[in-house]
Amino acid sequence: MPTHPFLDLHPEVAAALEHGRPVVALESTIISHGMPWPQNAETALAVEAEVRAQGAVPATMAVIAGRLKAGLSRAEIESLGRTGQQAIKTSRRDLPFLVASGATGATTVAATMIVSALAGIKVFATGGIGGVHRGAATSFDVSADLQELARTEVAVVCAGPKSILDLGLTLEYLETHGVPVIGYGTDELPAFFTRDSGFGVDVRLDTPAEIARVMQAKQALGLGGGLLIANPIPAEFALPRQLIDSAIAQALVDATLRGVAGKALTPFLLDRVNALTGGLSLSANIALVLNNARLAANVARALAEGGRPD
Ligand code: PSU
Ligand code: MN
Repeated sequence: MPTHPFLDLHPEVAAALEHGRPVVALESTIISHGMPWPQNAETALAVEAEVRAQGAVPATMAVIAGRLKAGLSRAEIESLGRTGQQAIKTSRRDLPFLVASGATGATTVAATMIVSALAGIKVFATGGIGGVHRGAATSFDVSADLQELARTEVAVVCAGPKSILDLGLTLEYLETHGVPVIGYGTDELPAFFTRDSGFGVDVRLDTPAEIARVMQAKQALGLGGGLLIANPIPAEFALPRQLIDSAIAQALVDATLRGVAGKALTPFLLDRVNALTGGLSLSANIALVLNNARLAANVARALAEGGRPD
């Protein structure tokens, strides 16, 4: 089993990888910065249970005392949840500092992809990815998640980019960098809280086995880089576009007024949107993450079964 000196595989994850059983990576910035305590930790544990219920092994990623962790204990998940926004949001550029100083941090999509690739995990489920921010033409604010999708070979299941971002520019960036964008059961790019966005995906696929076959073909072609699977929020949890648009508009004004920028911007916007839409957006957020975990587990299973026809 190839392993890295800085990486700790949870025994359950190590055993699954060794026997070629399906594993799903999960991120932890969604725990610390994406939802409030205690729903953040409750959701993370429910997501792990959902992955297990679908026949795969969950590997929630973080950096704990300088060690890259693929698979966390319940206590570690609860601790990240309790620490909340005070946790170190850890993306690609932060990893060396945390490892060198023995610090603890929650991994973003980008950092989770890096740890997944080191561990040999090919499928990763989250809620929303980072993207090109609105106003990026002057701020240059493009999430490191996109660059990671361009270079690291992990398939990321999400509910689409949240419309705090510029969805059109996010798609352009992914196109430039050769990242396939798959719509699961949809021709339209979902936008996290809503099933529609007005933007299309590259290709619509309707089964986990089809997705697994595309992943295998991509790997066999030696193209490198990741793949984005956009899975629309279940209809019964989707929010009215107007509600979410006005909350996002308000959050963006607040961010500008306070001069929030850099790595603090996304957590600030997530927090404001959560506060402005209250429990409604939280239950939508929880539902879509569970839905993504379910799909990711089934893609991982299809992959483990060799991408055989459905
Ligand atoms: N979008 C969400 N929820 C999240 C995030 C984004 O709806 O929790 C988190 C993810 O961890 C993502 C990170 O990787 O924010 C992106 O931050 P930035 O835009 O600073 O790259
Ligand atoms: Mn940014």
